[in-house]
Amino acid sequence: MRTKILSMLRHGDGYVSGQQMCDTLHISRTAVWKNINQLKEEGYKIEAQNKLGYRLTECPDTLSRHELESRLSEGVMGRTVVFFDETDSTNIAARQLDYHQDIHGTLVVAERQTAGKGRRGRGWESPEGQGIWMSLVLKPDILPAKASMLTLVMALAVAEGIEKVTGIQAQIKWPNDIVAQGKKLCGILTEMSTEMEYIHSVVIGAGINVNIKEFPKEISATASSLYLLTGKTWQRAVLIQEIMRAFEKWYGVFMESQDLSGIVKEYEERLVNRDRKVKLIREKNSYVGVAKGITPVGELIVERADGSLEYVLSGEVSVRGVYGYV
Ligand code: BT5
Repeated sequence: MRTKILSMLRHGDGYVSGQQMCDTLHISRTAVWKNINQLKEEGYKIEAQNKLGYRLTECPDTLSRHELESRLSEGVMGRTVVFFDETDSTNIAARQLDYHQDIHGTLVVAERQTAGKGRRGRGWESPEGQGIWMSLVLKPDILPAKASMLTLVMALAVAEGIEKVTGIQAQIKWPNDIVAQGKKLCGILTEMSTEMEYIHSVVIGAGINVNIKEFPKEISATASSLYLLTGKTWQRAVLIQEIMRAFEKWYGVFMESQDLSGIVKEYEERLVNRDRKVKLIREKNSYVGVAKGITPVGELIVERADGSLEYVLSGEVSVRGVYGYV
């Protein structure tokens, strides 16, 4: 019920009367009043005016199912939210959802992860209440081989969402990092469960450093947060809302062609290494080339010293700037 009341307050133009809530939600005046009080206890500032009704004036930086669902109710992405105060990894929790159910668009969010996962067995720092640790579940009707492209779709959506809310010029370090001023703000981990040529579910996990004030020594040289870049704290729910909105848009574009041809331009505009020297690190050998852009299937285009082009698949290599992380 709090989700519905919050939704009405958010979408209402000015004050929403108690009577309007009773009629729309088929509940009593007392029930409205009780729910409003609960929301106030959670930190929402709701002004009550005789004859006019209620008006939402301020939201706390809380993440909860009703806070998020009331913001995401208009689209498919995030219309159902599974929320944890604490879990090992939202990607693990998302993969445990029953894929026979209608879970397309479900968003799993946690205040804290105790075993956040990076790629290839690496870990992900996920301190309580200071970041967005979320996993979006999709059931796309595409071949499994195409699913890794969704990492790039999410990268673009996260970069756009961050920029829209904070004004920070968010760039992308191919394939899955969002960076600003040369430091990592967000990492993405896509996993899927498949059966031969059929996808049960794809889970796209994104970890975004929002209000983190200090990082552990091991990563402080390469990691940053929206707080450290701006000196301000940011409402995580607003960021999630904008990221889901952007993802919804770009996912539609992706599904039309089932490749990245419709997003290459926007992605390349944010590609931090574009026209810069990068070092490609393989298990056995490394070389330096110039990153030129991406192909419609998400490979990085690299020009070698002899002018030949190489198309690099993610997973195959690590890419570093010649002078450091980007
Ligand atoms: C990634 O891996 O960048 C993917 C991270 C995905 C995290 C999300 S959070 C929600 C969902 N649930 C999960 O369990 N995971 C996803 P990779 O490119 O392998 O980068 C990992 C490396 O980044 C680590 O080895 C550290 O060096 C560094 N790192 C760890 N935590 C970080 C943080 N909070 N910010 C920046 N860098 C970090």
